[in-house]
Amino acid sequence: MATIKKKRTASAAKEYFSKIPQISYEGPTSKNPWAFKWYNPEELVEGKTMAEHLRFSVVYWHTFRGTGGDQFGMGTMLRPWDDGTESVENAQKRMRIAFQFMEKLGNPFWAFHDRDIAPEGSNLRQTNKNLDAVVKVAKEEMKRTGIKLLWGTSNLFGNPRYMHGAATSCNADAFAFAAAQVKKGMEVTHELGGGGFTFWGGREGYTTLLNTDLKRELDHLAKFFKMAVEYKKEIGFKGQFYIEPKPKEPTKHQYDSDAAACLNFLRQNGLLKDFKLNLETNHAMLAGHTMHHEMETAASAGALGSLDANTGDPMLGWDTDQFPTSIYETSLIMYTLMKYGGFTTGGVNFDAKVRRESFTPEDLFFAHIGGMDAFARGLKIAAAMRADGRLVEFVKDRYSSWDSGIGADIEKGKVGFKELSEYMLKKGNIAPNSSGRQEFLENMINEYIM
Ligand code: XLS
Ligand code: NI
Ligand code: NI
Repeated sequence: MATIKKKRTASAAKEYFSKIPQISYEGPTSKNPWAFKWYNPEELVEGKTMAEHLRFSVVYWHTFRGTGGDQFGMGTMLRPWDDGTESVENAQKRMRIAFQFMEKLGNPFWAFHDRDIAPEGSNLRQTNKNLDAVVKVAKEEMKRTGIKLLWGTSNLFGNPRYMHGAATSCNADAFAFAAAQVKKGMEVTHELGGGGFTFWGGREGYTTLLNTDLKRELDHLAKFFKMAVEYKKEIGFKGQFYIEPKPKEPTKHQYDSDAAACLNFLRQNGLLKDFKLNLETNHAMLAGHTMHHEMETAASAGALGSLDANTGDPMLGWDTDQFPTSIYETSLIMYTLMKYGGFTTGGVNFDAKVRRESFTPEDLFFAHIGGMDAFARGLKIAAAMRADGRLVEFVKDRYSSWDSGIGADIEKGKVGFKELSEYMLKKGNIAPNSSGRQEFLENMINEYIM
């Protein structure tokens, strides 16, 4: 069951959201901004609860560490529970507040980077100690609330030591440090019962090819992943490994640029069985793809793992990481997800941040409520599309020439160029084509989106 367990004990920290009600389902006619209009965790859709289908997850980095700062201005969001220092005590307190927030919201999962939750120390030993001190609190809070870890990850891009990359750095020590960091990151993820571990290679790429040995860097990246797989086995961590594609930003080119590039890399290095993909809507847009495309590409290789739910702004060319609100987009995402059997270890992970101008804690609630409702509505629309079946039927019919005759012979490998030439010489020309009916199908989708 992915649903959140009943609150067992009160939070050990002062309650910061006492004026905010428990967010619950009130239905589509409600005008209450503190309620779900569509997300009804216990409601059954195709025999599974909405909570089980959607597996919502809150990210620590944007939601509890986002400051609203951008390239042109400092942060706008000093949270009332933060004292503005990078102390371990402040990090421990923040962790408790984060769980108060998630309890109110009712999401069953969360996700974090090692460096979001605990500050770096003056050396690796101290850093690991800091991490342990905060993980201890996270463990208590997870036990108290029943909220589970969707995945953990290591931040291999923020510290200046990774300026040239981590696993793909020209500096072998940076590789070694990254390995030590991921080792520890995997250990704490394992300790917290994490369902997965994600690799997003923010600096695994280049800003100019003039100084880059591309082949050597890619070989190093493969080595790094192989070591991770080996260590995973060694410690008995059963979670799923994910690679998260993104084409650029902060680098000019990121090696894991899109689903196809990741799949090629994994296949070439014999790693496809060990990894799935964690796809993000805004990254798909930056790669010049739709999320729909990325999901189909990953799923057809059996590598659809988890989703970082957000959206970009079509007017802006960077990763704005906005909360998803488009029902059209969430409907196609949920349709594709269900077409391929839904999540196993993955979930809908809100890798999204409130705008710089939305600087109050209340905005964090509105953002997540909206995102969860957009996905719940997408889920219902997807289920309606599936129940109706016209879309599946149309696609099946479109390919029916492959079900028998020459099509079936080609698929079965019974014929080659010689036989096909004989077949066509005899037939003279092809059977008439039929319409692709794009407009008709688009109209049909709009019948469900009401
Ligand atoms: C950045 C990525 C990052 C990953 C986790 O663009 O989305 O947040 O999800 O490292
Ligand atoms: Ni992401
Ligand atoms: Ni992103």
